[in-house]
Amino acid sequence: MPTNVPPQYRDAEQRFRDAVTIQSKIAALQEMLQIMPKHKGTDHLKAQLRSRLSKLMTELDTSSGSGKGSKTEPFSLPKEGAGRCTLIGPTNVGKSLLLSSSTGAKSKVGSYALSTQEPIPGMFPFEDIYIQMVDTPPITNRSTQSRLYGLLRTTDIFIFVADLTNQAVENTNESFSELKEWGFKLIEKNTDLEDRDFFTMKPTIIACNKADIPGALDNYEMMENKFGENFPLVLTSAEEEVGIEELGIEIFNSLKIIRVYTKSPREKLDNFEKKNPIVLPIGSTVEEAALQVHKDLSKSLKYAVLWGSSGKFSGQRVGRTHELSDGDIIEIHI
Ligand SMILES: Nc1nc2c(ncn2[C@@H]2O[C@H](COP(=O)(O)OP(=O)(O)OP(=O)(O)O)[C@@H](O)[C@H]2O)c(=O)[nH]1
Ligand SMILES: [Mg+2]
Repeated sequence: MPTNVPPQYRDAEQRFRDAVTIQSKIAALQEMLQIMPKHKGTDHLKAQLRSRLSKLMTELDTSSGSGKGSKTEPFSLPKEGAGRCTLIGPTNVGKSLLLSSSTGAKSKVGSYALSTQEPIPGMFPFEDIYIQMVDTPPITNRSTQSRLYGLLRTTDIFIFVADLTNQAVENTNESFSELKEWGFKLIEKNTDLEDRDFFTMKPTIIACNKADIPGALDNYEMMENKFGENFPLVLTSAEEEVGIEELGIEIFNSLKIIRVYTKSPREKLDNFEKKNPIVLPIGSTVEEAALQVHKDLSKSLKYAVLWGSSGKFSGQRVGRTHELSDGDIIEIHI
C-alpha cells in the first residue's frame, strides 16, 4: 500500500471495509480508483482494485437474477426489443426529454439538477423494429452510480448526451474518463466487434443536444473537431424533436444487426409485406434464422429460398450455412 495517498482515499477505503452490500462496495471501490493519484507507484494497487471491482460486478450480475437479491438491484430492467441503448450524461443535458421525444415514454423532465433518480425504459421505433432506450440518473450522482454501473454493463450501446450550451467538450471528456475509470472501453467508429467483451466494451454514440438554442451550432463544431473522427455524432434537439431519425440510424448501425423476413411458400411474393422481422447479429446464417423461428425448424431444415441482397439472384435456393443480409426474405423448406 503506497503511503502517499490522500486522506479521502483512506475514507473511501474505510467505507469499502464497512460496506455490506455489493453495490456500496462497488461505489467505494470506484471512489478509491478515482481519488488515487496517477503515478507509477500506484499502478499495481490500481490493477488490484480493478480486479476486485470486476469480481464484484460478476457477483452482481449473477445475484440479480436469483430473486432473493432483487431488493438490492432496483436498476435491473428486463431487456426488450432488438437491443438496448442507454442514455448517459451529466445532469440537465436533456436525457429525459430525449427519451420522451424518441419513445413517447414519460420520464420526469426538470430544469433543476438531478431530476431523474432511477432508470426509465422506452421503446424506440426504428423502421419496422423497436429498440429499447433507457433514461438514467446523471452519471455524476454518487448515490446511484454503482447501480447505474450494473445497468450499463448489460447495455448494448451507450448514447452519451452532451448539452451544447454547457461546456460540452469538457463535460464529455470528464464523463468519458469516469466511464473508463469504471472499466468500460468506449468502442470507436468502424471497430471490429468480433470477440468483444460484451459487458465492458461499448459502441458509443454522442447525441449533441439542445441544438435549437442560439450558439449551440458553434459548440457542435467544437464537438465534431474533438470527437467526430472517433465517434458517431448526432445533432439533436429533444425540445423540437430534431435529429431523432438520425439517432435511430446510428443506433441501428451500431447494434450490428440484420432483419430477416420469413415468408410461407403459400404467400405470393408480390403480396408479401415486410413486417415483424427476425432480428439477428450480422453474419447470421439461414440455420440461425430458422432456430429463432423454432428449435425444431432448424433441425428439420432442408434448404431455404431467398430473395434479397445476400443472394446471387431472386428466388435462389440456399443451404443452412448461407450468410444472410439485412432485408432478406427467406422461405424455409423442411
Ligand atoms: N431548448 C432545449 N431545452 C432542452 C432540450 N433538451 C432538454 N431541455 C431542457 O433542459 C432541462 C433538462 O432536461 P432533462 O431532460 O430533465 O435533463 P436530464 O439530462 O434528464 O437531467 P437529469 O435527470 O437531472 O440528469 C429541461 O428544462 C428541458 O426542458 C433541448 O433540446 N432544447
Ligand atoms: Mg433526467
